[in-house]
Parts: sequence; structure tokens; C-alpha cells
Amino acid sequence: MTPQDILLIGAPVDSGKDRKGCIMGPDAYRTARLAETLVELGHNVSDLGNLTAENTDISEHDHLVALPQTVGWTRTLQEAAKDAAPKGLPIFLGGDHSLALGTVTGIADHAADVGRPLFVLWLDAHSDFHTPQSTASGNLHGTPTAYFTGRTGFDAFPAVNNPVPTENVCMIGLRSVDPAEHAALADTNVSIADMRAIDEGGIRAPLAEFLAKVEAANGLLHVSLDVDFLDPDIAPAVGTTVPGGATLREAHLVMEMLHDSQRVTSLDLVELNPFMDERGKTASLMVDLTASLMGRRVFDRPTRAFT
Ligand code: 5AB
Ligand code: MN
Ligand code: MN
Ligand code: MN
Repeated sequence: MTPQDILLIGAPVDSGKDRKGCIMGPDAYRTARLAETLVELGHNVSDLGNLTAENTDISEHDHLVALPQTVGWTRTLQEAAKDAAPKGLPIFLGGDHSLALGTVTGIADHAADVGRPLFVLWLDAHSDFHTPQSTASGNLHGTPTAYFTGRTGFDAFPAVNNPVPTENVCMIGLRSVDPAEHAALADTNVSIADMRAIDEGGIRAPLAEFLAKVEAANGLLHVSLDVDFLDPDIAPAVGTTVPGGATLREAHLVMEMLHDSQRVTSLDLVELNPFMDERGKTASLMVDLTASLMGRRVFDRPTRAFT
């Protein structure tokens, strides 16, 4: 396995929704020994500590939750992502999913700087494809994929210089998509494997197809892992649980395939709410999944030829 330079960047973003608790996410990953686990796998790991949101002079919005704070976080995270990407593989320790407004657009600017296309794998129960106009909840953690693909309506946010083309985005695990998101997604080339598709055909095929596209384009690959991608029985530490998510083995297989592809250049770990966890089991599972992504395996394949 090739050792990598991994940068852990704490992003205790808690402004993307009403329910609080994601502020504790970065320290839960530290407590669950994320850095030590990656070092044991042979990687070079630097923990850069936690970021804080830039102050803005934007006013509070009637409908959108904590708009000024989320715009501040977006600015901070865009800069942090742009700074970190040339130095190694950044892992953003969330924090709620509104952090991806900043991480993905910052990484997209880096991709443009190095002249390579950016691909995004969105592992989530939700598509997060709302605009600030279409969101019924006003929770901005439901908007990052719309922002980084260049949908309009994000006037309070920094302009998106390098939108990610929708054909470069793959969403796996969907099982809760609002009507406005559904209608908007229909006009895009986003690849979608919802839970029904996974039930019927398995999780391997859609991911393999997407990874082949990334490979053919010599792309950079950003992975955004929302805790609610996982079934709430194995990952209870989320604000809004959606039953029927990925199983333990489906999730590990995704991570193992990502490792084999050697394509992943940045990662978000988002939506962990340690206040809702059961004896740290969700934080530990997220660390184990990250370990699989970074090369942990029991045997090199094939383990044995059966006759
Ligand atoms: B998450 C919902 N679509 O807009 C909304 O957890 C949920 O980052 C958004 O995927 C979920 O509030 C955002 C109902
Ligand atoms: Mn999400
Ligand atoms: Mn989600
Ligand atoms: Mn959520």
C-alpha cells in the first residue's frame, strides 16, 4: 500500500440545520482514534486542529437557518480546502453537511489549478440538491450539491468559479428526496443509485461504473460520506434517521473499492451527531470505514481459489 500524507481538518460546522450536536463531531473522531488508526496503516497523518468560521456582515434570513454563519464557514472551508489539497489528502471532520458548500468548491478550484477534472461521490440518504429558494426546512445542509454544480440562487454565498459538471457526480444510497429536488435532478446527468437499485442489483456495479469514468478522465475524486448513508441500526448518531440504509458490508465494500481505485484525493466525514450516539459506536464505525478507504484489509485478494 502506498503511504499517503493525510491532513485531518476539523470543521465543527453546526449551522446547517436546527438540531445541534455536529459541533462535537471532530473531537468524537479524535476520541475514536482516527489519526492513530491511519498511522497504524502506514500513513503520515497531521491533525491541523479545528477551523473557525469567518465573520460576515450578512443579515439573518427569515427562512434560511443561520445563513450568516454558513456563509462564513463556506468562505473558511474554501480557503482551507484550496490550501490543503496540494499538500496531501485532506479529510474534513464534520460538522454537518453544509460544510461541503466550502470543501467541494475549494477542491474544485484546486482541480482547475492543476488542470484535472473533479468528480464527486455523494454517499447519502439524501440528494442535498435544494437551492435556498426550494428548501422547505430552511436547513442549508440540504443544499451543497446544488451549489457546487452551479445552480443559481446562492446569492449570499461566494460565486462558484468552477462548478462541478453534473455528469461528474454520482449519488449512492438515496432514499429521501424531496419533490423539488427530484424535479431538478431530472434535468441533470447526475448518476443515481438509490436504495431500490442497490437492493436489486447490488452496490458494486454503479460504483464500478463511476470509478471507470473517473479513471478514464484521470480525474480527482472527492468523497462526501454522510452518516445517514448507513442504516440507522448500525449508525444511530444522526439528527434525522432514515430507515433502510446501507449495511455494514455494503459500506465497507464501497470503501474497499475506493481504496483499490487509488483515485480518492479528498474526503468529508459529515453529519455525525455524537450527542445521539450509543457508546461511540457510530464514531467508531466511521473510523473503521475510513480505515477501509485508506487500505485496511484482512487479506489481499483473491484470498483463496475454491474448487
Ligand atoms: B443531509 C431535507 N431534504 O431539505 C431538507 O443530512 C433533508 O445533509 C436534508 O443529507 C438532509 O431539510 C440533509 C428534508
Ligand atoms: Mn447530506
Ligand atoms: Mn443525509
Ligand atoms: Mn442529516
